Amino acid sequence: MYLKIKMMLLWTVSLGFIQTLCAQELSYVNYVHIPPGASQEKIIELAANLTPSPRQFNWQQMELIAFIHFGINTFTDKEWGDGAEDPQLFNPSQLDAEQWVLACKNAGFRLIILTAKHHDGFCLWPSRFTEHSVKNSPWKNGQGDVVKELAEACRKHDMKFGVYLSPWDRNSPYFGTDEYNDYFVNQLTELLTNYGEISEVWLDGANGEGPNGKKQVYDEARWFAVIRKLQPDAVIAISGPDVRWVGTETGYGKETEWSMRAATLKNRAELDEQSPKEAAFIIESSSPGILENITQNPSLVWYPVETDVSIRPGWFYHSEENDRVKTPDELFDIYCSSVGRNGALLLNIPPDTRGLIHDKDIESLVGFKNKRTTAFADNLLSGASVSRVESTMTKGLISNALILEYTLPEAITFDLLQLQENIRVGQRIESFKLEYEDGGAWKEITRGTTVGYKRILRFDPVSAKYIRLTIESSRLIPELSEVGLYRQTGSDTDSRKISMDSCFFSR
Ligand code: FUL
Repeated sequence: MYLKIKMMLLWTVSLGFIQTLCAQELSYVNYVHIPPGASQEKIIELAANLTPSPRQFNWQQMELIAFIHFGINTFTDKEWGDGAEDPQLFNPSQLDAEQWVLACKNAGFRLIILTAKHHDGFCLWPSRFTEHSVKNSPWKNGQGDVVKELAEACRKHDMKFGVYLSPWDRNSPYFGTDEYNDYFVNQLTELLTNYGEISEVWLDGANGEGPNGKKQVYDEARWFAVIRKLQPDAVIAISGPDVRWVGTETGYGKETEWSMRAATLKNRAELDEQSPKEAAFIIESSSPGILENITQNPSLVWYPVETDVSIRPGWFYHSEENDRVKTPDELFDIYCSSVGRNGALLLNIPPDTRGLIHDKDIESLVGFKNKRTTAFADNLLSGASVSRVESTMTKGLISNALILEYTLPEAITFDLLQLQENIRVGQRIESFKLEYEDGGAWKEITRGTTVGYKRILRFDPVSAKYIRLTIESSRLIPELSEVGLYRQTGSDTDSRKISMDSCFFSR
């Protein structure tokens, strides 16, 4: 049943090769309709061959995205404003968007998303369509524009920029009427035309009452069409078709996380025209698990997950939470449980009333970065020779699809496994286990289910010379782009660490 290809290969991490491939425009299948009466084998094949759109692929590779919750709530010390706040309250004394960007960039973040408008409707840019904005605040005598300052700081420091525009608006008199959709499109248009490249548009799912007590019917198809037209490379997240919410605000993703989902899709002609190759509108999706609930959701779609959490208990800054900033250890745990569970981590770092990120948060970000640098300093398998046993079966669900046996020149000590699938081929692995040889017998170290873009597992340190990774179950043949063993505890590579100073003085 298996073709035994016992090749003694020098281990080379194939990531570089994959990145070169990715630079080219490759074909992709972001969604597929399941033909009526399709066999289980056919469904598995369709699922295993789904791949991200280029914008989804680029987004996933960023791994770390910073969220900036800043607005009128910063000054009222609230989490949700009711929309009746006086714009005069908004008055940061030392706002410095470059400080935000440097704090995030030095910690390894690649994209920053700003709450341009939260549920209270207060706009951080001088929108032409409302008086409820920075233009009626004392900050810079009403001449300021936070969106502009952050967009420019991002551009200067080679950081991507995104916007959170809350559909729920507790200030707008239009909310609950047809005019609101025009208002929302007008605001989207301002944000997506006046501030350069936008990489993510974050549309929150909340929809409460507006000032007139009415709920709003959101014309999402129209909004998506505007976003696609104005910023074709931006992912539309959460209440959008490109990126899905993980379902918790703890920062901890699911152990089993398929980027592929069974879905019900709605297509509008104009969206189809703009994105003929992509699922433009997802009504409902569910985890395909063992692909048994496909009949209710007749399509399959690539719909990766974003895991959001705040570095503090609240989303907005509150001085009484200065002692409750997550520690580097907590952030590292969250990283391993978000990025390391096939997601992107969206970490909120809220500036204070000065308009600066507080030292406590910066200290944690620096510690978080240093923990990752130390943990992932060296792939201890890099000196190993590998023997590879691959199944010859190419259809359906495959057991023991791939076995990789590593022989090290001498024993290594490790406590962290990092796996990556080449998602340009698809997400395929259903379960795997890691073992080491001890006195002639293979002993299990750890096991897991899905891998996808990245899977990280931690365990007590193990010392071994012979190590084996078995992909126990896979949808078609999997393609791994990284197998890494690392030492997270007890190793310290000080020379590569960054210091607090780098966040302040490297402009
Ligand atoms: C939620 C909002 O209600 C919170 O205030 C916060 O913005 C979070 C990221 O999304 O739905």
